[in-house]
Amino acid sequence: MEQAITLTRHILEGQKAHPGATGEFSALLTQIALAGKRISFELSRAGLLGKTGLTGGTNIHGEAVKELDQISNDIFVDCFEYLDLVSMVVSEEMDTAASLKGKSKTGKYSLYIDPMDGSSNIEINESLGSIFSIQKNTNGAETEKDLLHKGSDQLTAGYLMYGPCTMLVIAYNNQVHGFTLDMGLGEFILTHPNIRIPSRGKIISLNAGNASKWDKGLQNYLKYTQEQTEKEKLFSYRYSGTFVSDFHRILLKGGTFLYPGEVKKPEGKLRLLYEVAPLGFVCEAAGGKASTGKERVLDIQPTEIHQHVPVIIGSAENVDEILTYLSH
Ligand code: P6P
Repeated sequence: MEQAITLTRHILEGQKAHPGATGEFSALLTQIALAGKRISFELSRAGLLGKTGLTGGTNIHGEAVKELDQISNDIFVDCFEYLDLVSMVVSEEMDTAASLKGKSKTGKYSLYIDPMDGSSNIEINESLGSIFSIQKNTNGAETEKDLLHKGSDQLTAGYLMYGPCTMLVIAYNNQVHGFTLDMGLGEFILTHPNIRIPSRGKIISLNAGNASKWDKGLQNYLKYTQEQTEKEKLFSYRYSGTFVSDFHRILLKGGTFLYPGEVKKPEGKLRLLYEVAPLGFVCEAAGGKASTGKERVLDIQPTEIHQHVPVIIGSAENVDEILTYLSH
């Protein structure tokens, strides 16, 4: 029987293929995987241990922090604390960038995370995720300004999806690979090598409750999709409220996820550095597109670590079609 390719074997074989490899990339991926395993374990027990509640705090976005937001954040920090490679962590759950044990002067990389994406779904046992991105500290890592890198410069990015099974999806070297956690082995197994997003798909993922606040051109596009659905069944709407899950469906089946800006809130809700840029990096590596409606997500020069951006992400043909409808 063909030997299962574990994440460890995948990393080591990748390292062999790059003679100059230092092993740093392998170490970074290994810690991401460890964080995913630990968070998956915590999630599997949270309902039993009554850990699905609130901490009583709010994050910088004014969102109530769930216990599992904090636990997941602390797990990621812990997994990178003893690794000298990472100096700073930018997290949805931390108001300012955190220096790992004073390594802001030495670490070659910085980590950007949404440690528990979709935490509003914890109580209803809906799929959840963690989103990660790793950037090289080309300008050092003394101040938050040093951490403001374009999404196109990411070394790697991806997500963990905590669904019926736990998956790790990671993009690097313009490729996307999916691994599924074998709980018995405690290993991530390569189950989705070289993922490519369909060039067009029929799934549309968005919170239609906000539609009246969107660009008129976008409203016209949605009207077109609903009319077409009756006559020709060209579109299906799917939305879970967890960006990772909704994006993962689009990545595998094709279509688009949208979290647009609103007329009175043009910046939208999702965060650039640790939500939209990482998934934009994955999407483009798989052959898709990620736009704010005005520009390519990965071209944006960030201005602050928690900035929000609108997003239209998914199959290239669908994204292009939507952009033609937007008011210019
Ligand atoms: P809404 C979860 O809180 C999140 O950040 C994303 O995972 C998700 O796509 C979005 O917000 C859902 O927002 O406004 O539809 O509840």
